[in-house]
Amino acid sequence: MRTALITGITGQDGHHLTSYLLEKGYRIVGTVSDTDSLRANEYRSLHPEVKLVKADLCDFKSLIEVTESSNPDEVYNLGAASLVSLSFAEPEKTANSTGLGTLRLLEAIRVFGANKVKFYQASSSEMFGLVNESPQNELTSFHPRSPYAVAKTFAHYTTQNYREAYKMFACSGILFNHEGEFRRHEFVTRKITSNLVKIKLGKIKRFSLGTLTPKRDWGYAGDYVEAMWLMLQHSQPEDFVIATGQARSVRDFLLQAMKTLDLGQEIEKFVDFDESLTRPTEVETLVGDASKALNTLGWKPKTSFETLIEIMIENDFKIESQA
Ligand code: GDR
Repeated sequence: MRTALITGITGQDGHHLTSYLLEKGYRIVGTVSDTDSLRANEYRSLHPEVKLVKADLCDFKSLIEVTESSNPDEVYNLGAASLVSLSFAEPEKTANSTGLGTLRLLEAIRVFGANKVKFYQASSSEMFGLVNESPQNELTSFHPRSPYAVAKTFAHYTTQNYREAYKMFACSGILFNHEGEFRRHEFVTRKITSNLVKIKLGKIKRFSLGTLTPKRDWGYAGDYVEAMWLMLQHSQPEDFVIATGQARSVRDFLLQAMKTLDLGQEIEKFVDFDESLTRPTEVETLVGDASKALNTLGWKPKTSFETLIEIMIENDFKIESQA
């Protein structure tokens, strides 16, 4: 039986990756910084068979201990301070967990036994930032626009360096935005679907958003975790862009969600603009070219933009109808 060690296991991708790997017969060990937190308890209720261990990306000793005690074949580093907007308020904390945390984990694996363990780093399309070409692929240069993106870029290059310096099987998936039923409410897609469902149910009348013009390449998280696993089964460690190849604006997402809920197409009826939700430096348009993943790993996205929104709305309906 193969063992996977997953950091950030209580996050969106952790949920999807857990289900995916359990189906493949993996033993899974997940790290949490607080074993009694609400998120840890929620996770446990969904996946009681998974062992959660206290470890923190900011604490090197805890990473050494969990690497040794779990004895993993594969490590998935999904742990990070993942809210781009919050990283402007907490740049140092973000750099410590998202950037240095990856270095600490790689170093723990190197000390433990570099040649045995395969390592996956959750890199981000945010690293492209102020893009100089479109769509973005594995060779596109980086221009990060937030403390979060700077930290992810550090982690990305550190992963590359450990691969080259120590011959580790270490690779990065440069994942574009991916959403779904486990998305936290702070991110714009979930904020839109959950609030529109509340409006539909008559619980609220309006809600606020920041700028609606940025375009993102939105896929379904359930499809993207398969790509993570495929990267670690590949004959050699390489980096891959994972994306749908289609850019849609926040406004497009909002309008499609309103359409799905039969709420018409007049945004002003439900949404206020809130300046405080804008960012000091915004990323205007991201769209990925995942042809390397298709040609090398045979991976492609399965879920359409419309279906993704339906999945999220159906889930929010279930939750909000019971609340
Ligand atoms: P992003 O996701 O920054 O792309 O990073 P997010 O959903 O936070 O923002 C997407 C776009 O929507 C605009 N926006 C708002 N965003 C939020 N959160 N809240 C709002 O009210 C709002 N109004 C407008 C933003 O300005 C932005 O342009 C996500 C995260 O999952 C990262 O961790 C990951 O690395 C990247 O995707 C790929």
